[in-house]
Amino acid sequence: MKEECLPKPNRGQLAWQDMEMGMFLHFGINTFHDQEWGEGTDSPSTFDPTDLDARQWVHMAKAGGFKYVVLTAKHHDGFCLWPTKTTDYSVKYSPWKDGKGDVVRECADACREEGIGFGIYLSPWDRHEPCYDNKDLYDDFYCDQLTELLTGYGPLVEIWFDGAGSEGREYDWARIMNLINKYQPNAMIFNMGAPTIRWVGNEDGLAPYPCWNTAQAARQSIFTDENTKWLQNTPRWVPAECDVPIRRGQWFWHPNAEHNLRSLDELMDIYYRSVGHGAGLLLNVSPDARGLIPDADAKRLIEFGIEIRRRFNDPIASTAGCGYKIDLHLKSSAYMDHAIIMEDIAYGERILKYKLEAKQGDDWILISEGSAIGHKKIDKFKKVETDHIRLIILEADADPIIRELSLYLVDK
Ligand code: FUL
Repeated sequence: MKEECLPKPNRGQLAWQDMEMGMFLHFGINTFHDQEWGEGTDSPSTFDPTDLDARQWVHMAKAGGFKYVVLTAKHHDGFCLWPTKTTDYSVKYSPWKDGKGDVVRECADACREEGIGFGIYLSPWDRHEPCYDNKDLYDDFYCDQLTELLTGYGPLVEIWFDGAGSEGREYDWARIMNLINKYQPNAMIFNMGAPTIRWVGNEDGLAPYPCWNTAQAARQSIFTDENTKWLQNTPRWVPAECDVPIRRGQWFWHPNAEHNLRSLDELMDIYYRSVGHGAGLLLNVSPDARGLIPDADAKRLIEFGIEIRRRFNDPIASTAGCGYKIDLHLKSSAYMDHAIIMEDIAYGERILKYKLEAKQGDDWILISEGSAIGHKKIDKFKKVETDHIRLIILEADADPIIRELSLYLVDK
């Protein structure tokens, strides 16, 4: 393929891919009803967190190493976490802070104070809103809600469009995209409309390998439903995001469900198979009926952040460079069992096949091999001692540009 024909990320996508990890927050009226999908009939009077503290959410996100947060401003039940003018099904009509609270504001402010990104989830499917069945009226209603969120809470890093419940339904995506382009041109758009990031295709947090960044591979997962039909045949860069709840099978908090909390090993496996496959990870954590991330989940987030840093903050050696062979000479022989390879994706995803070799005496032994590298590839291999590693690119669409090749010893 000609170099200039390679799909490339825009600046927003580049910045988003560098963040690597976001924390999803599912919180809403469901939190008070032990349920995942409310029907839109639960009274606002039941929304009453006793100790809501968005700063605690954001502190935990930072401790876990997450660079942004995505909050469910409105889930399928239609209940709005901000005092919207569009409906009386919101925090404004709840006892929490005597109806004067705004969860979206508190979360946005906490993110800003702590220097991490803020994004919103606004479910297109709305089981409460009476005008939902009238396409034109609901398009107006939805665009009004979105406008409030796009204009009232500072810069947004991501807007999450959930396809659930919307099968066969068409929304006015051209209009929705115009609003985003007008008010939040740098926000990433997840999954619907004119997506700049795509759903990985499962809710397990796992990207397949290879997980290419271009529309050729993305087409299957994003260009299938009515809502994206108008974009077909537009080859472009659409990296994948892997969403997964920290408690197996539960996006919202449920009482007595701590046994569903994933172990640190499970989280590390997810990390290797999302971030380590070049995709983004969006790990969901659910604030409880107090409005706080439960202690056990908070502890797990801290452990997760510590373990990622323990493994990958301190490389034995690193290099970067262009070309089909990259040598990494160590000052002295060392043990290693992991490599992280990154392409400079600003120039497109060029590498199609590679191998990594370690020098042993006069011989080279294969320690790992693969196809895609993209933003990041984490390779775990059998512990080896060497003073010279080489990365050989066996197939590429254009001259390879390696942003980083780093070696680590994780199993000390
Ligand atoms: C799904 C929804 O139906 C779940 O409730 C959750 O919000 C998840 C992230 O997406 O489609």
